[in-house]
Amino acid sequence: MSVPAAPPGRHDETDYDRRRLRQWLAGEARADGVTRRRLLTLLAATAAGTALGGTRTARAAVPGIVKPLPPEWFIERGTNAETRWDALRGTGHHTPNELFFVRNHTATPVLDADDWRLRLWGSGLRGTPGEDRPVEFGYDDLRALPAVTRTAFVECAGNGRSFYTTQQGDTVTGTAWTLGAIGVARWRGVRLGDVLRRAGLSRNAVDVQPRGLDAEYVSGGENLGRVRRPLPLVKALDDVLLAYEMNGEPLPYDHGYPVRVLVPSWVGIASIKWVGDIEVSAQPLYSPWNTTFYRLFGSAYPEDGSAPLTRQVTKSAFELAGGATFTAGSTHVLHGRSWSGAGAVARVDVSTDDGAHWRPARLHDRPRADTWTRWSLNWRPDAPGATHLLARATDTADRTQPDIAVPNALGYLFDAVVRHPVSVV
Ligand SMILES: Nc1nc2c(c(=O)[nH]1)N[C@H]1C(S)=C(S)[C@@H](COP(=O)(O)O)O[C@H]1N2
Ligand SMILES: [Mo]
Repeated sequence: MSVPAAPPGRHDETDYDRRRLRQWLAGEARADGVTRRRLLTLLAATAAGTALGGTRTARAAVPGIVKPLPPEWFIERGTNAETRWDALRGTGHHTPNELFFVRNHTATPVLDADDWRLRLWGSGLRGTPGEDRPVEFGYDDLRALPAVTRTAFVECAGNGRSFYTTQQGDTVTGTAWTLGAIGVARWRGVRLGDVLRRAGLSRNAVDVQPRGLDAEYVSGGENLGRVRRPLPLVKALDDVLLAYEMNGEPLPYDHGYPVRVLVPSWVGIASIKWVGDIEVSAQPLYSPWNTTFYRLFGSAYPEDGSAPLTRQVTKSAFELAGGATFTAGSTHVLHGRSWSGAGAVARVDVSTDDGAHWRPARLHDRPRADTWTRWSLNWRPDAPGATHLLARATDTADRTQPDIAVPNALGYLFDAVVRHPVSVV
């Protein structure tokens, strides 16, 4: 099978957009009929590239992201883009690649699969290959191994962080995500375990640490090196993939092309994008991403912090914009999704009166682990006014969303019921 060197379609389209915009700016192309939205899309796409030389536009707020970020789909947050929940209405179980949130520590590197190599090295491999003489796999080598497909969410550990502040008055630091730092995709790739065994896994191995090919991350003036985070070997051998396809297409650049790690149900940081090498170690490994970051600090936790985060928590969201309006006296169908890192979501209760009364929602998916369950509920508001919609999920591990999430300094794992403001007119 021949494998395209870049995501087909989207890549061509981006090239086309860049070329066309360059022509337009140079007065060579007409812009008649170009809508404002289309123009914004072109500008956002172009800002990630080099084509425009000095003509970078002030409008492009996320220069490190390659794909277009139409404002009706995304909220720009620093180097990241959050999916708007109202944009997911009607999109099906899997989040379309175009709508999938992007969390970048620095910027998306545009890599070429033909030059790409996965390098495995370390004391946990037989013969202890050093970083300078690793065991290597090319893109075609991985594509030639048995493939597996798995539906799973990738969710940032900080998803929902802003509600610590807006609902609970807690002080937390980090990107102020609402609930859109999650997406579900069908990932296709090879089992990390298959690759580790082929590389010569030794009996002494305990940890594996994938590392990204994106730029080194500088935080507070300190260079923390390339994004990397260790995984215990038992997890690595269980359900972790080296994914090269997302929803039936080669991975888009922003989501890790040519290959990313996919760690189902765990904090998003475990799913290293643009993986370039994996250290396999006979000793436990540490990185800033399982010591300084991605642990819980605060009065409810041990003085030196919790253990490194692993699974995500239970959450629910309505497929609605904040402040959506509904007409009194008519019946509306409210749609939403709930998910958990601890198991499937098999029950969702919804309140349309700020938590006074609750009704069970109708489920639209067979509850499954590692992904969300879609649901709906009819609502006929009788009087105009402001209210809140609430959804409370219970997972198969019997975890029900609480009213208040236990705060932590970095604002991870918000699991409380979110109060979604709406108005009835
Ligand atoms: N190499 C690399 N991998 C990475 C990151 C990154 O910045 N660099 N961000 C991580 C974080 S914090 C999250 S939440 C997920 C986001 O994946 P997505 O951008 O495909 O949605 O990727 C993870 N993998
Ligand atoms: Mo994240």
